[in-house]
Amino acid sequence: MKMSFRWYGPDDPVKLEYIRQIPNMHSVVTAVYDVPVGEVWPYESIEKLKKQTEENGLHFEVIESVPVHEDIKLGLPTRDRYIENYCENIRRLSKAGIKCICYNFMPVFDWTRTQLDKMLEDGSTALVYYKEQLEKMDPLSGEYSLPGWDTSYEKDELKHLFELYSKVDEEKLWDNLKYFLERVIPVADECDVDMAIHPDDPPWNIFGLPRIITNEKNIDRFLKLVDNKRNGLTFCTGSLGCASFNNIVEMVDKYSAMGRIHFMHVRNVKLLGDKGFEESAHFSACGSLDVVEIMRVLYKNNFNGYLRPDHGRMIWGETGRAGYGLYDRALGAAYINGIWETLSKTKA
Ligand code: DNO
Repeated sequence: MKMSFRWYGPDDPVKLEYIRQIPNMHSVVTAVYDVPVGEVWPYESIEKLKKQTEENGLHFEVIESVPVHEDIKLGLPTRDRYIENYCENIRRLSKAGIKCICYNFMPVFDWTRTQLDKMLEDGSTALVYYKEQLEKMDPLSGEYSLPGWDTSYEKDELKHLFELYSKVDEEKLWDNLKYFLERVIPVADECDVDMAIHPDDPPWNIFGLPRIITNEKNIDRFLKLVDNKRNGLTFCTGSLGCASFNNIVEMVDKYSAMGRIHFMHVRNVKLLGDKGFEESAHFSACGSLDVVEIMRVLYKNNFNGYLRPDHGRMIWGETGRAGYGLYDRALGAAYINGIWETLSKTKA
């Protein structure tokens, strides 16, 4: 297991100098943020990130994310140009030493929550998803901007995208994903880069848009679209785990034994029933997932990929990017390190 930590680049209030102080930290997970989705990343920007990371004693091996242009997800004729750019990004990143690229195939919106600062009983604040709040949200109203969402869309552009997606059902989205993978995975293979799709968060359709990387049956189907080890997963325990139909420990066991998990996002989530959930501290008893069991199956299957503690709550008065403060994620890393060390020293 290679412990890693997400860093949003030089503007991130969480500095690389702080990240390196977390015990057992191996790599930084980052991206070039100032290039529009679909375009090629300049070498200089990639090199700069690499240099900053390495100057702080950390490895530069994981990118999250190289985003997929909507034209690819929609299957528009212009997709070929964007797929070519995507392949060029893989080549450039591989040249800079990148070994794993995380991406997702969610139409329009990335991860979605209904509130970013819900106060929990202990006074910390967390990201939550309440069904009744979601039902009142209209993304086309222009009133909402959530951290995972591309804020560059104008209201009219969003409307147009929704119209285009009205012709894309789940089967069409599968076809478009296959088309993308058939072109991208051979390049990743040549470049020795693992492609790691992030599951849909939450793993069900929202705002009438289709979502397909949602459950075990669909992940099985995904892995077979291009049956090559480079075509793998970012297994996000919190995204898949906010649906009670997913048995997270069984899924982690199955896919890590197959060598198809390249990147783990570990966090805990408290299920509220009726498609609602609250993000909780990493400690198992704080949420609905058994983090020790998740780590145990990874350990049993000799997991040697990257892992990062995912979203944290805001604690100890920290302010900053929702889900991505320093303190609670660092506590998560320490907790996961503790479980891993214990497993490695426990005689079978
Ligand atoms: C949320 C993240 C996601 C993830 C993308 C990957 O915190 O896990 O935004 O980076 O879905 O493309």
